[in-house]
Amino acid sequence: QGQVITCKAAVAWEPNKPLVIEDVQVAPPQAGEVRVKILFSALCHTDIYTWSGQDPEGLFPCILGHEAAGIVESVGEGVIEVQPGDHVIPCYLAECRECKFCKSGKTNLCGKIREATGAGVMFGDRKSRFSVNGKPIYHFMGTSTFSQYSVVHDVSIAKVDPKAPLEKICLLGCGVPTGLGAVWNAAKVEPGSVVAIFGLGTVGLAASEGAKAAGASRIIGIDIDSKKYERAKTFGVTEFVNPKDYEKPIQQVIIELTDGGVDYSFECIGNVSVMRAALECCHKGWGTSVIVGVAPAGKEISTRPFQLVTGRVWKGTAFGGFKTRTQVPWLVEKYMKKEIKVDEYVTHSLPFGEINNSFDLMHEGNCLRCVLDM
Ligand code: NAD
Ligand code: DAO
Ligand code: ZN
Ligand code: ZN
Repeated sequence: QGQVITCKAAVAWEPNKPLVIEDVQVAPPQAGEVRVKILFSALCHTDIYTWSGQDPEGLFPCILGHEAAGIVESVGEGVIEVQPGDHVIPCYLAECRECKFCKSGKTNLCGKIREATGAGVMFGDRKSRFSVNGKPIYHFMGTSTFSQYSVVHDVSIAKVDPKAPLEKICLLGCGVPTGLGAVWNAAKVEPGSVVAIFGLGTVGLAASEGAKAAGASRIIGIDIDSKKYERAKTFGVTEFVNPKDYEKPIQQVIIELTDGGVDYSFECIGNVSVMRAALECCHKGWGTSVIVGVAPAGKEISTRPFQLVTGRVWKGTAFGGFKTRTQVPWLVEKYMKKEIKVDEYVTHSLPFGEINNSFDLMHEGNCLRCVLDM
């Protein structure tokens, strides 16, 4: 049996309070578990959302973080797919390949360990592997990457090319695949399509990159911050619209710009009124709108049913529909072959000890991703 490791982790003791770097005890991995030395972890809005107390499923105290890369330190009984020394990306969606979801061929969601990860514990014994002076600390999304060591399930870890730079590919744990996959897997954008992307943060820019690669003829970027446009052009956005420049509803503006509406739209903000606009700016008869943004707890979407009766399609996606264990390594290969961008989304880097500053940076307009050196 392995030993307990004491290392630094950023503990969220309570919602909305600065994280505290603590000496945390990390128990050895049990059957079906893997202990990973986390080397780089980025911040995503979902961490901030849960930290801020808006997530009704949020449990405290916890260790947040879900966009990271590291190296396997040790494995529990029965773990065959990874071994110590392997380079890995922990994934917040599992892929057990055995459950009803995994076998359906219709979704990347997996049912195997979801109940345990949602409850902030490990699947095997419904307990946490983290503690501070004997007090258990909850896991988060089955990843908890704001710790120098984390314990994750073997069904939710992707083994990747050891030549790939971990300080970059950590981003392939969430935001970049989410945008790319929304376009490639959820919408299946075809060459020549007219596309609208609402929100030009990491997720929206990755959607734009995906749409460009899919051969979209026009990519209309919509953001209330005009500073987003210059950078967005380098990710494939061909036209920019700022809703603040118009009196009329933004769906109306887009419909007029596109002779009746777009073929595909993507909501990459998490705002329910923008979700409505994104649906309603779709072309009658076939336009499809994909919800990618995560809305605040309790919010609901609405539109007139006639929008759907007349052929528009409304759908959504988690992690862009990618199967994590199978496809994250493939995304890493695409990055190594320079077929997808990753470096360009890393706008800031900080030492782990300055994690609270990285939370502030995420509210700043020019920050896409801040990578922490653990
Ligand atoms: P971000 O904050 O970096 O980007 C959001 C952009 O939207 C910003 O540029 C902002 O200026 C713009 N914006 C805000 N309000 C707007 C409005 N009313 N109209 C137009 N533009 C507006 O965020 P991000 O990291 O790119 O993430 C985007 C969303 O995707 C978040 O809600 C996040 O939680 C969600 N997300 C979902 C998944 C998933 O699997 N579905 C995965 C990762 C992130
Ligand atoms: O219920 O099976 C499930 C999976 C729930 C998690 C889905 C997460 C989608 C949004 C995540 C935002 C970024 C981490
Ligand atoms: Zn995320
Ligand atoms: Zn499964």
